[in-house]
Amino acid sequence: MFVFKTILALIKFRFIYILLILTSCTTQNTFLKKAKKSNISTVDFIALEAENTDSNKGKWQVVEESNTNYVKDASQKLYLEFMGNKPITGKPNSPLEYKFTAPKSGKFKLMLMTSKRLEGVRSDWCNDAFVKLNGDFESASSLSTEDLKKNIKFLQDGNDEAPELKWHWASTAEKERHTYYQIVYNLKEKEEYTLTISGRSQRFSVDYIVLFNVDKISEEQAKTIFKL
Ligand SMILES: [Ca+2]
Ligand SMILES: [Ca+2]
Repeated sequence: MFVFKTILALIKFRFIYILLILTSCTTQNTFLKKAKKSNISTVDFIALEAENTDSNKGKWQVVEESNTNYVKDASQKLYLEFMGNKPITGKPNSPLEYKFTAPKSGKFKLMLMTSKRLEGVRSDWCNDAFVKLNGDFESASSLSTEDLKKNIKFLQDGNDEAPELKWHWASTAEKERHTYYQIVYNLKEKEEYTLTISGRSQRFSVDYIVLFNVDKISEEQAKTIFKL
């Protein structure tokens, strides 16, 4: 009986494990197919699900399809919405870590697929988070490497003009007030990096994270290929 139970448990574990691998690969696979059609190599981008983190989610809530606030067409039908701080702003809160290995050496630009849920507040609220990167890299944009190793505000492109309750790219960093930058990291092949996303404004959601090689993929191309 014990042997039977053990075998059963092993089969169950295997099944769950395979299921986990399959679901975590779907978004990457979708992008791989689209990239292949555009002759883009798999080593020129990195895609990570926001909800796939080992960090304690803190004030980030996992939103699924059955939730009344669910914004449709999310990858894996899952994403994270930040429920700490205030809709306007707040200090870095509930850091989420994402480890990845650079598939090749090159300049990789950061973009997040995001949405805001205003509930009647101003349209430039609920639209940002903080990001930082740890590891052996240098900045490849006009921000300094030091700036990129510390929490920096990262907001939706177009700021108040981005419609709410829709998925929209965030690829704009703001250092001083109303001074905008791109975030581009000069990464080294096979090095491991940790990207940290922390909450800033409440009701801001992150679906997935993309880093793409700016020497191989144009911004316009990236924004189309990596949109579901
Ligand atoms: Ca804002
Ligand atoms: Ca997702």
